[in-house]
Amino acid sequence: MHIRLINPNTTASMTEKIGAAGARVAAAGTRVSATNPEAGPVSIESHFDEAISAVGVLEEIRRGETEGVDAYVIACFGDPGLLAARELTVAPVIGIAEAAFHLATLISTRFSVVTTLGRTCIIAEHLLQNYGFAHHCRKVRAAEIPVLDLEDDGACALDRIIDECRRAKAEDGIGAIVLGCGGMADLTDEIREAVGLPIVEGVTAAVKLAESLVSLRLGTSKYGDLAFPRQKPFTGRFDYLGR
Ligand code: 5HY
Repeated sequence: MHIRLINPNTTASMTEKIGAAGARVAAAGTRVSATNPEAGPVSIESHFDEAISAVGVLEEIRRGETEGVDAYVIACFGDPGLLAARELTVAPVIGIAEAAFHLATLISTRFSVVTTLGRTCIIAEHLLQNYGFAHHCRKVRAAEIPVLDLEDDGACALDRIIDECRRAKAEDGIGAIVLGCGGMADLTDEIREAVGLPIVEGVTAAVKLAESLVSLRLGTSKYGDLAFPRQKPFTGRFDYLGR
C-alpha cells in the first residue's frame, strides 16, 4: 500500500522529517511518500495560515489521485482541509490531530496537548470539541516556540517542549501527552525518555491508522456529505479546480 503524507506548510526540510518519521513506523510492504504544496505559508501558526494551507492540501490530494495513493495523512496539527479532502477521494484521509486524540484515549483516561505557539491552542481546542474528545483532554499547552524553531537546532525548541511536558505531568493529572505539531515527529523518543510518560505523536499515529483502514478495505464513504463535490465551473485563478 502507498501512504502519502502531506505537510500543509511549504518547508521542505519539515516535509522530509515528517516522511522519515512515517517511514520508520510503517509496516513492511507499506510505501510512504511525503509532499508539500508549492504555494502557501512556510509554517502554519494562525487561522489565516491554516485557511490558505487548506487549498494546498486539496491540490496535493488531487495530485495523489493521479498517482494511485491508497491513503492520505494531513500532517499539520490543525488538520487543515480534512473534510474537503475526504470529499475528493475514496481513500482514507487522516489528520494527525484526530489520529493522536484517538490513540491517546486508548492508552489514557486523560491527556494534555503540548503545541507550539499559545495563539494556536484554540485551534486544537476547537478540534477536540469537534471530534468529541474535549472531555478527555485536561489542557492544551504551548511551549511558546515558533514552528520553524523546530527546524533550527540552535533554537532549544526541544528543551522548551520538554519543560512544558514536565509541567503538564506535574499539574494536569494526566496519563499521556499528545505532541501538537507535525514538526515534532522526530522528537517522540527523546521527549518520552525525558518526561517518563506515554507520548502520542500524530504523524506516526496516523500512518498506523491508515494502514489499518486500508488493510480492512475501509475507505472514505461516498454516501452523504463526503460524496464527491458536485461538478461546476470555478472562476478566475481557481478555474483549474472546475469540472
Ligand atoms: C503544524 N503548524 O503541525 C502546525 C502546528 C501548530 O506548520 N505544522 C505547522 O502550531 O499549529
